[in-house]
Amino acid sequence: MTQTIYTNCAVATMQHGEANYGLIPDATIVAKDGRIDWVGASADRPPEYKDWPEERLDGRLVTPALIDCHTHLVFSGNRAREFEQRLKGASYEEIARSGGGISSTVTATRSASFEQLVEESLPRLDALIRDGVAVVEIKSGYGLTIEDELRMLRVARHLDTLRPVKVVTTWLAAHSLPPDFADRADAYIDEIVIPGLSRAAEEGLVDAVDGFCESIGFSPAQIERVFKAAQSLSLPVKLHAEQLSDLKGSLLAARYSALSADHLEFLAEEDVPEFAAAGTVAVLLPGAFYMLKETKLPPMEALRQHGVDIAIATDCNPGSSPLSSILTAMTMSCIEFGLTPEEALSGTTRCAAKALGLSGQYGEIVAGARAELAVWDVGHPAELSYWMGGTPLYQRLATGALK
Ligand code: DI6
Ligand code: FE
Repeated sequence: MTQTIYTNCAVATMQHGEANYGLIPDATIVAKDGRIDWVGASADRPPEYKDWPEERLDGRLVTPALIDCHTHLVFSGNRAREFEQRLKGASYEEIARSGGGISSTVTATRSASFEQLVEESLPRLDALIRDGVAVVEIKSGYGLTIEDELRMLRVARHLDTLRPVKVVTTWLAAHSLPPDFADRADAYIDEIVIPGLSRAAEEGLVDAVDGFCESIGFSPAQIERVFKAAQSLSLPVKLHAEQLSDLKGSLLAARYSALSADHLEFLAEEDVPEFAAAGTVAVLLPGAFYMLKETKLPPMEALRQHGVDIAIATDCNPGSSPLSSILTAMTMSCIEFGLTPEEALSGTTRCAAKALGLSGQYGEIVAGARAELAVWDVGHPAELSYWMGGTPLYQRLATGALK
């Protein structure tokens, strides 16, 4: 049995229903066998923990370790040249339609070896870890053949073994149509996306299923077929929806009880009630909003009014969001989307856990949850969204039960 008491710290529990970050100014956390046994004001610590070893944290702030619930961080190469083109006026869609965009990363990723993909992806994962991240979602989507998509997920699973993080994998073969299937999107879904998903499930490589529902991606009808396949394998779904236009992908996601719908700039206000009723998390991706100089905002007030849980993620990818700092994503979400620093932090803790189907296990400091904690050299949790590009992490406390 391992047991530790963390004391002399402030704790933002981020517990559901608690106001003001669930902040406890002079707090104690008791961890036992990798799980939280007790958390509360130090003055209330139960006598049964009297003789347990103690670690004093010198007044620092403790939060749940952070969660990046939407990344494409396994890929090869970069698209800095495309960034230059966009700055000269080309749009993201134009570049995609002329064979650049996602396709150029597909070419690079297919030709990279397994080892090379690991080597190129690891620095991005390490950057997230330096920001206090303990759980990272990683999608496929730059292979677009069964073997190349499976390989991406194998790389993601391998990254999980190399670092003290939990990697959650997502099948995103319905990301972009490869040139050999030009004008045959339905055949691509039938021949690659669905059979590949079965293989990924058989090999235990996949935790959830995603798609890019967009005019430059796949139609709602095509995505629905992928969702049906996911359902038959008992895998949860999520969707890139309403990023560039309103195809009602978020309503499709809601009908399939999706864990999350992501982006949502073009989500119509009148669709929010139906979306909210499904309990699907709205994942906002401020890095993509920024890099694409988007001006259309998600319907923030309607999302709040209907009690939709809002998560924030980096969307780390070489095209629309070459961002590997979750803290920067939090800062951006406050400025771009008007989130409060408290919403930004719940967006990378409790709500991000929900978006990965990990509610109650990660993202909250509550009895029974995994004792995955981040200790910060800050006085108040609002500072986590405030220091632009700062590195306020003092230490990640991983107590051994991460995976
Ligand atoms: N939406 C995104 O933001 C990423 N994929 C997607 O469907 C962008 C991927 C890329 O440009 O490489
Ligand atoms: Fe994405």
